[in-house]
Amino acid sequence: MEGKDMLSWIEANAGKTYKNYVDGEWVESTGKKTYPLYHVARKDQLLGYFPDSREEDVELAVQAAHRAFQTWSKLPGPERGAILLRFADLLERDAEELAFRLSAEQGKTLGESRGEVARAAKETRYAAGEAFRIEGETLPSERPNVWNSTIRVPIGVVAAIAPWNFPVITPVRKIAPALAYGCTVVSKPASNTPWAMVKLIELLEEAGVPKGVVNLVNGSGSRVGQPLVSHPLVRGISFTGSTKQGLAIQETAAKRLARTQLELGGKNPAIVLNHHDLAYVAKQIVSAAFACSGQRCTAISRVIVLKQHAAALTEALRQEMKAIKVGPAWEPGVTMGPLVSKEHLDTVQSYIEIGKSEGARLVVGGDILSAGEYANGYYMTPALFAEVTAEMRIAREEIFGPVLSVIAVRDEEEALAIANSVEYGLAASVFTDDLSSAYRFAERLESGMVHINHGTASAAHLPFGGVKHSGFGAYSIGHSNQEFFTELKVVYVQY
Ligand code: TAP
Repeated sequence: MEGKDMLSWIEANAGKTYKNYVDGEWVESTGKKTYPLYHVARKDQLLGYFPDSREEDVELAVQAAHRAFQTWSKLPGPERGAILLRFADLLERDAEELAFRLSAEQGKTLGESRGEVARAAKETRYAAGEAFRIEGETLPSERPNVWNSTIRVPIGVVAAIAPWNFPVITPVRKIAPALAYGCTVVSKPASNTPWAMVKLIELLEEAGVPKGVVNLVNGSGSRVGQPLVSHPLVRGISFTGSTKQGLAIQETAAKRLARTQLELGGKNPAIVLNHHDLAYVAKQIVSAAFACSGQRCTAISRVIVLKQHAAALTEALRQEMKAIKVGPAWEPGVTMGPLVSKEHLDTVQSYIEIGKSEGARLVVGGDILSAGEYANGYYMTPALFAEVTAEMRIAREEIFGPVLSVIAVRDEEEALAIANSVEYGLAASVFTDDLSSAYRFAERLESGMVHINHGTASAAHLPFGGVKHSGFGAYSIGHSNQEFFTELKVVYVQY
């Protein structure tokens, strides 16, 4: 199907009223309230009505997940994995519909949405494999005829709370491993991206996930997220979102020793040392900075470059940015969609003003687009600032939009110091021809993930996470998930 089919598909499917999914049934929220959701790039097009749920709905969902845990956790891992493998196939079967919903509610290009769905299928297959390899250790005993081993058991009900930037991959990244390890789930999507999530639940149901194992409660952070985080039967909280919310969640969870897996904000640097091909470097940086309109936790937002290369790299970045075509998701050739909302566009725009007032030089972009088709969404051109210093707010704060800053430095030591000077530590790229510099930076960067000579793009089977204020708890995606979704039990057997 081509992009234009997205519009006709939405036309034919928009306007329905959706429900929560609790204990295997689609149910209205107990308060019977709903809220409308609109197409991000067709401001007046209603996509649907979604439950505006409250604490009572959370209670029902958690109780259902708790009951289901008693049987789901005892199902052999390979059987749970088999259900996930079917789910991965279904994601691929309905990829186009998922991409349409995703692009409509979030705004990203159809190419990006298709990529996100494909990635969700890949990560699900990896998680399905995890269900076959939940491992423990066997150790020699101090005493004769005693067998000592450790086993891993699922922790119980897990809350899966997701942000709006990746409405398919983020919930899947939580639900698939939870199910693989034997946990049950209550999922809360971001309130402005609930549409693709409904489809994910339908596919999980079709794949054979038993009732109560995955539950969906739609609604706001305060009325749904907060009671979910506070619920005594929720043993783990996998949260992706802002550092501010993550800190609040950590405080609540700590009071009852619930586990957390927090994936938070970033201010990710690309450090450019001596590299023979600045055009290649610029291509990598631009792609990692402006994918998903810069609304990625791992988006590159600071370029820290040796000063002798600063002018040439700035020019190479400017050239590369010329190729970015801003527009609606369905239009052929578009490489950057709108921002997710008017409020978010306003926030990002305020940083353009902050950058200018701080004395940075706006090289290109940063303009609001509002003519013709652009009037139907929240568009801006990607922005590049040069002559940025490490103290400026645009160099320290997460903007979460298409704004890139170039900071020139004297030497490698200064580059490292500036890279490490912010409160975040999620992902970093280093571009260099020198192997020793590459290893030195890999070791000394305060960052959960380091990419040498490519942008901040992660893989579907490696641990994913951040340090400092970018994350807390076990990394997601990879085998590291086992640390979050299971707990250790030590078994002594006298024979
Ligand atoms: P947040 O405002 O933190 O929202 C994230 C989720 O938390 C939403 O579902 C939100 O619900 C919910 N929430 C809000 N208040 C809550 C509360 N009191 N208790 C429990 N849940 C609550 O983040 P966002 O603006 O959607 O997403 C952008 C942020 O996410 C950025 O900082 C970005 O860096 C970060 N992010 C990080 C990663 C990784 S992997 N590190 C990945 C993607 C995004 P509502 O939608 O109803 O407000």
